[in-house]
Amino acid sequence: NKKLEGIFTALLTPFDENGNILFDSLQRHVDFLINQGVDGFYVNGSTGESFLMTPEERKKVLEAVIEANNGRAAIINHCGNIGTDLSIDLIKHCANLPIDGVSSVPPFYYGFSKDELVAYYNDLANASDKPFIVYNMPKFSGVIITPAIMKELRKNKNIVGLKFTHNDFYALQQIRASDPDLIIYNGFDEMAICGFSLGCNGAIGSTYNVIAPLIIKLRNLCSENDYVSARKVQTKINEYINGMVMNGKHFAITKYMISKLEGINYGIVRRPFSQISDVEKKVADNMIASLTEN
Ligand code: NAY
Repeated sequence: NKKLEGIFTALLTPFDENGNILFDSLQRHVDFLINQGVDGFYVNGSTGESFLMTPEERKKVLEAVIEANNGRAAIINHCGNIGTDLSIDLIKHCANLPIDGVSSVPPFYYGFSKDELVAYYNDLANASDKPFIVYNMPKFSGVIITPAIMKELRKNKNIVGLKFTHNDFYALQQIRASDPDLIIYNGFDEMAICGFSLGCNGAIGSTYNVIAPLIIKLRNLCSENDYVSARKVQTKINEYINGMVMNGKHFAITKYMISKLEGINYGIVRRPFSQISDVEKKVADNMIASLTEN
């Protein structure tokens, strides 16, 4: 499935001071990113603050993205929740919508067994005909999708992809080598060059909300096997990422940068996340100036 390959921006959800979603800003941002050349969108993921939203809000965000996208880029919707039925409700909502894939983090918090985890994914993957992308993100979920678990999950024909947001590149290599047809996305933007060198088919990331042209350049250099030039681009990307993740304010800083770069109101983050401070604004302003120069 070629359409599922490439550079996917993990969209942030813009909220106003009262917590309302700024749908118009979201749609303008989607259009902006398509014009910059991204291949797709990862909607309602960690970056979208999805666990701080109601199911109804998540559905409305997806519908707004579909409308703005208008069939141009690919769309993967993250439907993950802590409980199977909650996730299936979101998957069923996707079933008849024009999107290209659905995805989920593993069930978290309770320390579910391997069998429970596999059952969760099979239940979700069987709930619609949409291609399913497993989301390995031990840093936030506390759960690791090992090469052995991935092999087990691949017995399900609907499970076609893996979003690998992890720094165990030995595991990534093992998964790639044993499963050439699996669509694998690199998940940590600061290590995209590592993912591409090991054969990732794409990358899904939050920083591609503001540095999409740089990651597209990096991907192209890696496709041409020019890893020396790609490393220079990764170094430049990571200078931005260092500023963007400052004090753990990643989402607040990125929303601020989108607002300035695109001249729209991309809003604020939801509590308990805290808002951008004046010190962080200064760092962001410097990054914005350098991004507009280049
Ligand atoms: C999503 O929205 O689910 C993602 O794509 C997450 C990917 C991001 N991971 C985290 C932990 O936020 O883009 C990365 C990450 O923000 C970036 O690499 C900076 O660390």
